[in-house]
Amino acid sequence: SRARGPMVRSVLEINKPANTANGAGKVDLAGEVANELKYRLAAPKADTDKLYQSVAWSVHNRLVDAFDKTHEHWNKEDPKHVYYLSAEFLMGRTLTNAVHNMGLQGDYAEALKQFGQTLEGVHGAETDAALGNGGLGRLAACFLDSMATLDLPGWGYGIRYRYGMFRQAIKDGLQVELPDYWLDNGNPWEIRRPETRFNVGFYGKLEGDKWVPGEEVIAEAYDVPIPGYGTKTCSNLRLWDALPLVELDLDAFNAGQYEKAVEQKRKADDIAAVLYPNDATEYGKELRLKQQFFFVSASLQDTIARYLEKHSDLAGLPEKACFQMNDTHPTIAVAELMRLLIDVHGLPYDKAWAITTKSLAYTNHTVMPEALEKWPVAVMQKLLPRHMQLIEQINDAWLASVKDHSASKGAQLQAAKKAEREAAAAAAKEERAKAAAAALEAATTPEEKAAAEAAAKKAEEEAEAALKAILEEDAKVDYVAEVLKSYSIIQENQWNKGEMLVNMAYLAVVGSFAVNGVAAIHSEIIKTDIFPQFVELTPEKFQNKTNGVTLRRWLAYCNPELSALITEALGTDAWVKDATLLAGLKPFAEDAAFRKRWRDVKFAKKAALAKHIKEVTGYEVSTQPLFDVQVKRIHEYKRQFMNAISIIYRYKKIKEMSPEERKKVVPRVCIFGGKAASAYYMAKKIVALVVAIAAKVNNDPEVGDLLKVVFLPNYNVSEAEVIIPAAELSQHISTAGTEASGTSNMKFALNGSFIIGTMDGANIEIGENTGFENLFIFGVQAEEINRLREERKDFKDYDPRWTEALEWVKAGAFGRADYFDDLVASVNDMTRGNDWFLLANDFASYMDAQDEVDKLYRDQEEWTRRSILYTAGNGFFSSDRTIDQYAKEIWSVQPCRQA
Ligand code: NBX
Repeated sequence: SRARGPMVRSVLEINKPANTANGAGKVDLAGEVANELKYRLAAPKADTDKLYQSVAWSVHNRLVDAFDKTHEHWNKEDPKHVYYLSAEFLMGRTLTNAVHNMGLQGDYAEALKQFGQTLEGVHGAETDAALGNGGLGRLAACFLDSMATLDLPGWGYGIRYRYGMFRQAIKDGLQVELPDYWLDNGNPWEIRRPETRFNVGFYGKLEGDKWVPGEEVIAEAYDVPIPGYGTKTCSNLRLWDALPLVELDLDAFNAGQYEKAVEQKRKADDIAAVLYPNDATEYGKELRLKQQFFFVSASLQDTIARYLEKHSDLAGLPEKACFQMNDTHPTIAVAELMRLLIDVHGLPYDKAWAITTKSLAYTNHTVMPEALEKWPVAVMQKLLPRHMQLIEQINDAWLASVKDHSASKGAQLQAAKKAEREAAAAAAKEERAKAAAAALEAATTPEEKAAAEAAAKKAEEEAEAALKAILEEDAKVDYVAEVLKSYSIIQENQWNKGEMLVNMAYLAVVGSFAVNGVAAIHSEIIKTDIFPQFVELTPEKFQNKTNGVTLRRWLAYCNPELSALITEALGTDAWVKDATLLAGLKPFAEDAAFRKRWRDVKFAKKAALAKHIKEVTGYEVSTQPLFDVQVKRIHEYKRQFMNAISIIYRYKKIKEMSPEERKKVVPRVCIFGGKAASAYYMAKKIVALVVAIAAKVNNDPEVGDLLKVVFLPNYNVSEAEVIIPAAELSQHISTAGTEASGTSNMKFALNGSFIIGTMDGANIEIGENTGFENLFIFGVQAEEINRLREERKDFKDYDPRWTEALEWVKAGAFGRADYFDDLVASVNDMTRGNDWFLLANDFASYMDAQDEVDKLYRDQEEWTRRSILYTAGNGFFSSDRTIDQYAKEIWSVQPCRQA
C-alpha cells in the first residue's frame, strides 16, 4: 500500500502549526477533516469525493503553514531567487505527493481510519492539474519539486488555465476531445491573492517611444504551495488569472448594449481560458502570443516590485533574480524586461540591456523546425507595438555588434568560394589536357592533329571564359550581407516571401547569458544545426543540462512496493533524496531470492494495470505476458506507427503458425497511450489504427493470450503513475536526432523497465549508465539521417516484412482501408517524397531488436537481473541532479534552508 512508502520526519513535528496544535503538541487531523467536511463543504455525508476534498483542504492548511514560514525566512534572508517562466506546468495530482513530501502519510492514514477510508482510497477522487502538453510541462513540475527539496529559493510562474489539456476519449474507433474543466469542484491546492494584481496592456499606439495600450487586463495571482521532500521548505508556483478592469460597462449597459457592456470581461476571460493543445507550435495565433505576454509581463512586474521593496537600484537585479525561460514560449520576456526598465523605471537603454542579459537564461527543448516559434512582425506590431519597436532596436544594436565579424567571415567565405571554384577549374583543366593529349596521340594524319589541337584550344578558351563569368557572378554575391542576415532576429518567411518574422529563439539567444539543451546529444545538435553562427561568437554561452525526473513521484510514490524493497535492501530510504545511492542495488542483482521479490513486485504492478485496462477498455489481459509499452504524445517523429506495423506483422505470423510453432511465441501485451493534437491529421489516424488493431487482435480466438493490444485513452500524469511501474519493456523509438531528450525513458528505467530505442535524446545517456548491453538499441545514428533522407528508396526495396504488413493494412485487414490510405502513403509513397522519419529504413533493425527482447524474456532470471541494473544504474536521472547543475552552473542560486 502507499503507506509503506518512505518515511520522513513529519512536518507536524518540524512545523507545529500554532492554530491547530492542541496542548500535547499533537494535531487532531481527524477533527480538522471533519470540520472541513461540515463547514467548508457543508456535506451531509462523507462519500469518497467529499472526503477527498476535506482531506485536501486540511492538507492545504498544513501547506499554508509551511509556505508562510518559508517565505518569511526567504524574505528575511533575501537570497537570490530563480524564477522558472513556463507556459506549462503539468502537475498531475497533488494529495499523495504533498502528504508524503511533508511526511504526513501516517498521520492522515490514522485520521482517515475514523472515516473508514484510506489515503489510497481517496487519492483517485482528485482531478489531475493538466496545465501542460507533455514532456516540457511535466519537466517544469519535476523541477519545482526538486527546487523545493534542495531548499533553493525559486518560484515557478505560469498561467492558471481554466481548461487544461483536453480529455481524450475513443468514440467509434476515433479520438474525440472533451474539455478539461478541472476547477469544477474548487481547487484546494491554490491560494487566491486578490491583493497581488498587475495591469497588462495590449494593442494601442506609439506616441514616439511612449506606448498607449488600447486594451488592458488585470493579472491576479494564485499561489500553489510546493512542498519539498523531507524539508521545511515549501516554495511557490504563482499562476496568473486574467480579469477585466471593468466587469460591466455601465454606460453601454444603460444604453441597452448588453454585449458591449461585457466585452471587456469576455476578452479578459479568453486569455486564461485554455491551454493550447499542440506540442509543436501554433503558427501565428494572436491569442497565444497574448497568453505568453500576459504571464511574462505580470511575472516580471511582480518580481521587480518585490525587488524594489528591499533595494533601490535596479542595476543589482541580476544579483537577486534569474529568469529561466522554458523554451521560446516566454521569450517575449527579453523585450518586456527592457520595456519595464526603460519605460516604467526610467533606465537608459544600455543599462537596461546590461541588466536584461545578466538576468535571462533560455532552455531549448526541440530541434523540429515547425516548433521553433516565429511571430509575424505584423502580429507583434499590432498586439505589442512597443515591444516590436524594442526588438527592432535590439536587433539593430545586435547586428551592429556583429558587423565586423560578419565582414571578415563574409570575406573568408567569398575567398573560400573563389578558391573552391579555381581548384575545380584547375582539376578540369588537367582532365582536358589529358583528353587532348590522348586525342593528339590517336590522330594519325596532320589534318586530324591540327583539328585536335584546335578543338583543345577552343575548349580551353571556353573553359576560361566560363570560369571568368562564374567568378564575376560570385563577386556580385554579397557574402557579408548573407552572414549578417543569418544573425538577424527579424527575418523573411522562407515559405511566404515578403512576410517578416521575429525568430523568438534568436531573440532568446541574444538576450540570455546562458542557453542550454536538455540531453547531451541535443545540446550538441543545437550547437551544430540550430545556432551555429551564435556559437562562433559566444561558445561559452551554450551548455547542456540533461533532464531528470523527481524520484518522489516517479518511484517512491507511484511504486511503493518497489520502494519498500529498495529501502530494505539498502537499509535506508535516503535514496529518495540522494538517488546516487541506488547504485547500491547492483550486488542484489546477483541474489536469486532478491530477484524473486523483484519479480513479485513487477507482477503485482502488472496485475494492477491489467485491472485498470479491464476497467477502462473492457479488454481482459493476462498478467503473464511481457508488458510492452509506448506512452507519449502521438507524433510522426516518435514513430508509434512503426511499433503498430511491427505488431501487425507479429499478429500475421502468429496466425500463419502451426500449433507447435505457437508454443514458442513469447506472449505480449502491447500497450499504447497518448494524445494527438486536435488538428494533427496523421497523428489522429495513428490513434485510430492502434484502436483498430486492438479490436481485431483481441477478438481473434486463434491468437488468445499470445498477443493483446491496448490503447489506453486519456494518457496523463495519473495514468502514467499506474502504467510505468507495470512496464517490462518501454519504447523510445524516435528517428535519431529528433527527440530532444525524453523523460519517460528515465521513469521507466528507474522502475526496472527495459528500453528498446534509438540512439536519440537521453536514451544514449541511459545506455551509458545502465550499460548498453542491457538496452535494445537499433536504427541509424543522427549523423546518417540527412544522407538517408536524400537516398530514400522505394518502399518495396526495404525489408519485406515492412512491405507485407503495410500491404495488409492497405488491403483493409483492419477495416477503414480508405481512411488509413494517407497514413500508409506517408511512409511508402516515394512519389510524394515521404517517410521523412525513415520508418522503412529502421524497420529491419527494429524487428531484430524485438527478436532479442523475446529471446531474453525467455530467461526470466537474466531478465530480472538486468531489470535490477536499470534501477541501480539510473540515479543520475534524478531532477535533483539536474536542478543542482542549473543552480550552480547557470543560476548562481544557493540553498536557503530553515534551521
Ligand atoms: O520536452 C519535450 C521534448 O520533445 C522532449 O524530448 C523533452 O524530453 C521534453 C523536456 O525537455 N518538448 C515538449 O514537450 N514540447 C511541448 O510540449 C510543446 C508545447 C507547446 C509548444 C511547443 C512544444 N508550442
